[in-house]
Amino acid sequence: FSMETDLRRALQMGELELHYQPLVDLDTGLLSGFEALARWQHADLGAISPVDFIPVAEESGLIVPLGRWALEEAAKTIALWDERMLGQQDFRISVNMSAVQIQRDDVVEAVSSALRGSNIAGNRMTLELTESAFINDPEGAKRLLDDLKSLDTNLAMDDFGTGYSNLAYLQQLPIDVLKIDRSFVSEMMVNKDKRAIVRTVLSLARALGMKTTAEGIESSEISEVLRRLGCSVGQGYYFARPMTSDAAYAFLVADK
Ligand code: G
Ligand code: G
Ligand code: MN
Ligand code: NA
Repeated sequence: FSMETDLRRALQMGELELHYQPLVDLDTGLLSGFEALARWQHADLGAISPVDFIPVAEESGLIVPLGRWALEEAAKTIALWDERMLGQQDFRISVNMSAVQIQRDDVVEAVSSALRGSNIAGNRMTLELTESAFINDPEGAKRLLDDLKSLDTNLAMDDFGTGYSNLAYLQQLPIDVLKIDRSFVSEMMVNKDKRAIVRTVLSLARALGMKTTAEGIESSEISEVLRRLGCSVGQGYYFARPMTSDAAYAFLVADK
């Protein structure tokens, strides 16, 4: 079995799917959007996790078509749900973009073409980029983010706190949201160092005029503490797990 060969075929045959995990406004309790997460149901091997196939996609260059597929699929989903709900429900979909994808593809063109293909506004989409995408070439990263921002997309820094962001530099980037990594959130009630990091990220975001999303919320207690600390949005099994697009659409309708 070669994962690369099978992944190439899966992409061609449309065997990858996006699942969607709700993002909840902590103040109002209302749905604010979804994070799109790639899923691969292998015919013989069953579900293969993105933790395993994204690295293979990156090493093989398949991350370029995979990344474009995810952008297009998310854009189509936004357009489809808008059409079904007559545009009455405001929501965004977040798409992950890996550092390798950014290096290897013209992602500005990829995003713009996905938006155009489904005729949706850039502000309906959030692009999640990891800190590691920025360390090697800070100048290039700033240009790229400025270009993505000129498409009016929302920009989130994913896994925040796990990388090595230079704070002076962060302030110059057009980032809208810091996503606090779940390794800090899930243990914040039992580990005071992690709790201190969460608080620090929240106050940093406030100082820089950025919003915050906490991922990995698994209890009402953590959700409530984060809300009180001023975190804008929450994501985690406490609210909902990633789900199929049909289930996510039902979730959206129920929230209305
Ligand atoms: O559910 P979870 O197992 O979905 O995802 C594991 C990891 O895979 C996360 O770090 C997530 O960001 C990443 N991932 C999921 N879908 C995609 C995708 O479409 N593109 C990229 N680059 N990463 C993804
Ligand atoms: O790296 P990224 O932030 O894109 O990763 C999202 C990952 O987090 C996905 O694998 C998703 O399934 C997972 N996830 C989302 N909510 C929770 C949660 O509450 N607990 C745990 N353990 N994982 C979660
Ligand atoms: Mn993410
Ligand atoms: Na993350």
